[in-house]
Amino acid sequence: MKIIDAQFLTSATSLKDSISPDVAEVAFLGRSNVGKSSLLNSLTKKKALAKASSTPGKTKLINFFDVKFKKDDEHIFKARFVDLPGFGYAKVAKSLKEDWEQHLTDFLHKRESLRIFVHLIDSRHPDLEIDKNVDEFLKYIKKGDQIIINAFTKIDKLNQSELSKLRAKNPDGIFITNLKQKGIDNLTEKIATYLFGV
Ligand SMILES: Nc1nc2c(ncn2[C@@H]2O[C@H](COP(=O)(O)OP(=O)(O)OP(=O)(O)O)[C@@H](O)[C@H]2O)c(=O)[nH]1
Ligand SMILES: [Mg+2]
Repeated sequence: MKIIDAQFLTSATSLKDSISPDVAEVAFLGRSNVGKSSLLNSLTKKKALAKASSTPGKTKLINFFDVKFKKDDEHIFKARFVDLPGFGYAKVAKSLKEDWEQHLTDFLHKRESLRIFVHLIDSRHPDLEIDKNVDEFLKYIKKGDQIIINAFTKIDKLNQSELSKLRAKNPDGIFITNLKQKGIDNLTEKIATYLFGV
């Protein structure tokens, strides 16, 4: 299964002003700067589709992208990717931060078209309190037809033995690097298999 096309559709600030939930959606969430927007660009093989930046807090809105998958037999499957602002970005005013997180948690909880939560975790810091909280929250809100995928990012920063240990501890995880473009096709396959059953 391959992603053959991806287009930015629209942005929203909250669940209320989000577009109609008419296609299966995949949400990319995690701490600020973990590599969510970069991962969208890797998956879709479009370098500047989602805006990535070394400055944390780059993504400020809920961004929707229409994505087309294709199997060898020419059949085309459609889905939507949702790039989200990061959790735990400390440099914005406290009131704004609370507002943001309220909108985000609300979106994740109530957006009916979400089928997959891709939780990105920095592979150098896999045991942070905030990721444990996000994981607990996702497990708590997850409904029958939804799954969580843990994607460990920036594995280019680990040596072989560190990576082996992380894999052993997280047998269901996906291990990726946007920098070196590894693990990306695994994630595409996992998403497509779940969404389209092929
Ligand atoms: N070494 C390395 N750096 C990466 C990788 N993926 C992303 N980065 C870098 O990490 C920084 C943040 O990337 P983004 O994709 O903007 O992160 P984000 O999670 O979307 O951040 P926010 O939108 O602020 O929440 C950028 O400088 C990227 O170049 C990776 O796999 N390896
Ligand atoms: Mg981003």
